[in-house]
Amino acid sequence: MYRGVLEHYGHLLDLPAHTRPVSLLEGNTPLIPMPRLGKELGVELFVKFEGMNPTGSFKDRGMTAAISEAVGRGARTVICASTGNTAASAAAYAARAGSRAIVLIPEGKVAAGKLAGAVAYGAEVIQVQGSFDAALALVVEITQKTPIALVNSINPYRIEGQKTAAFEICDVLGRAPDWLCLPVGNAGNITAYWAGFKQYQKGLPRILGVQAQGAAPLVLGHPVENPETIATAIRIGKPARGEQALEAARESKGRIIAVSDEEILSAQKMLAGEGVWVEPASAAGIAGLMAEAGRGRRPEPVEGSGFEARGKTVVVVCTGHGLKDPSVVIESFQSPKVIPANYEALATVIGV
Ligand code: AN7
Repeated sequence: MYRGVLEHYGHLLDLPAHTRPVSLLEGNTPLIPMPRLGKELGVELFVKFEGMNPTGSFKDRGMTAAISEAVGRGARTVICASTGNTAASAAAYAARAGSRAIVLIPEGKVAAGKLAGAVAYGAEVIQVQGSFDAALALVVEITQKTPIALVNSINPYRIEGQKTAAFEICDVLGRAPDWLCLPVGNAGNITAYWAGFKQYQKGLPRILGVQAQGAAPLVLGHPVENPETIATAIRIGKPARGEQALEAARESKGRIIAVSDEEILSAQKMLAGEGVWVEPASAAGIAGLMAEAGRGRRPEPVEGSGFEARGKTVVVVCTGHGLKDPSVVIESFQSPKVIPANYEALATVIGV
């Protein structure tokens, strides 16, 4: 029986002896082949669908590790700042452990499914009048002054847990892919994947990190004061692990690029058109790949010098489930038609 990432890969994770596993059987997510989209882009394409984790995002891999360590050393309260997914995950794992969870979110900028999750799992949800970055600064300060445990990805155990996604990809493919594309917000995940691939020794992918244009500090080379994007999960202007993200891109001979909100929505639609519905931020990876290929809404490939992933095995990490943010779809895709309840009306509207 599968027992979660700590049981499955714990021997490969650098966790203290006092760690006491708190698990919801996270991980073991599907690596879904995407033959249609892959053919269109000229690559062998897979989606690592992290939306299939217990709270609907990749955060659960790191949260099981961070909460297990915190509980093991006797911490009774955990806190995080979050654009939503970390909050829902921290809330769930704290609930599982019987601990108190406090989550700080930017006021009015968190998708409905995430906010509802955090509330449902019983966290104390506090809206901050400011960005994620301001909320993160607050939780860092309070955890320096009190025994409350910080469970943002500044916490090294979060990274340890999140490495397991790289291990799983290698286990399924038998080796690392040639390219790994993923969204970059606070830059914990790109850091964890790169550490995981380096440790696992099944080859190294080139990494394409993708930010939203309105929240692209790593592309611009400086923090963004007022980040803005429809992909609220990655609405982050000052990534805590920005240096490590740049290092992962450089060492892997990859890069970090930015895509527009339009490109993100169009990529979200393309994925859903092949049966995989992800939240907007999660579509940034595929939007980045499409931009590199000179497809979608861009007339020219990003580098202008040919598409380096052509013919290669590419894994796109889809970090969170579409159900997290349903309103964005209803607003930007289509509103369902309304008909009277009779056969004629149905036949007319579907054109038969
Ligand atoms: C769906 O929940 O930062 O680069 O507070 O929810 O590791 O930050 C979420 C980030 C990508 C970016 N995709 O990952 C939070 C938070 C989704 C996300 C990211 C997030 P990092």
